[in-house]
Amino acid sequence: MKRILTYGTFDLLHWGHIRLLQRARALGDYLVVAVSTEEFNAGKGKQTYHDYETRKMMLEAVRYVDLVIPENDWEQKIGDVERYAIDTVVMGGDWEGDPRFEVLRGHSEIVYLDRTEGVSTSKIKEDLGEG
Ligand code: C2G
Repeated sequence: MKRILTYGTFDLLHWGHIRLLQRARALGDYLVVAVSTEEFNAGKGKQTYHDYETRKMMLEAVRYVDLVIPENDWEQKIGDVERYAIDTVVMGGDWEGDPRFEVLRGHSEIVYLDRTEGVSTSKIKEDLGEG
């Protein structure tokens, strides 16, 4: 039973997110998604359209997702890997080499998947004129 973990904001859930979740889940048998809380986002100066509960509920409805947990801070990742017996952490390529994920080497495998071009939450907002 290979257990996978990924992190994200997943605001205005779109097909780029779904492709990431689909490919992450295909690397194992169980996918845990840690979704950022309002407090964590505020600390990054990030404002989401959907609140945590809504983003969590939408992710729980995705067939590739087995468990959704809160992402409260940058420091929880090693604890998450241990607590959920994670074999592989998966992130999109925009995170490749980021020390906040590279710190996991020695605790879990890390896989960076190609980011899906042509879609993003900010592009959706721009296209809808919300800037
Ligand atoms: N993603 C992707 N293709 C896109 C958009 C996003 O593959 N077109 C991936 C990202 O690389 C990430 C995941 O989908 O792995 C979630 O993306 P975001 O919701 O933008 O999350 P992010 O703000 O990158 O995560 O600890 C990480 C934080 O939670 C921030």
